[in-house]
Amino acid sequence: MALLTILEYPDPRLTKVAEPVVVFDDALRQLVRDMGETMYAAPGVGLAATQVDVHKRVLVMDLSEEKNALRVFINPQIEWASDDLVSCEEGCLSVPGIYDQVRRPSQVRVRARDEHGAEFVQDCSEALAVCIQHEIDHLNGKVFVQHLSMLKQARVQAKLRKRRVRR
Ligand code: GNR
Ligand code: NI
Repeated sequence: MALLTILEYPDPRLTKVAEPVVVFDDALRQLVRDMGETMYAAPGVGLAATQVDVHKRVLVMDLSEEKNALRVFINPQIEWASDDLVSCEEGCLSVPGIYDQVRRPSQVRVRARDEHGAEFVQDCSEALAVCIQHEIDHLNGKVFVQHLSMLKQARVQAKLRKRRVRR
């Protein structure tokens, strides 16, 4: 078991596009366990491998109150997205202390595999839809801040820069 280090925006490694998983082995399952542990410790409701500097298409999420329902999505693909969009306040473990509204499709259908390679399809709405789209963005090298206006992005960068100087 190990806690992994979470990269912070604007680290250029967060912009890498993750590679599909081809081998479903014990090393992959260990990565999933370490990512789960890291997500719960943070604490967060989701974590993409990109955030821990592993550039493979692996996500973990847990939206349960009890924090006992870890979901694993490997090679996730959005098969369908609703036309209607909803705006939701998002935050990110890689952008600590910054929260803002992002508009996304309200529902998505995702095809993925679990850590043993078994394929499944998941219909997502509400928080699950928001979270999985946020996590898939990470695998594509995108952080939620990039959905904001250029003015807001500049403000976020200035805020993070100031905070970094103080630390
Ligand atoms: O913990 C998290 N909370 C959250 C809240 C609103 C929208 C998205 C998220 S995901 C975030 C964890 C994270 O950064 N995952 O990449
Ligand atoms: Ni995030």
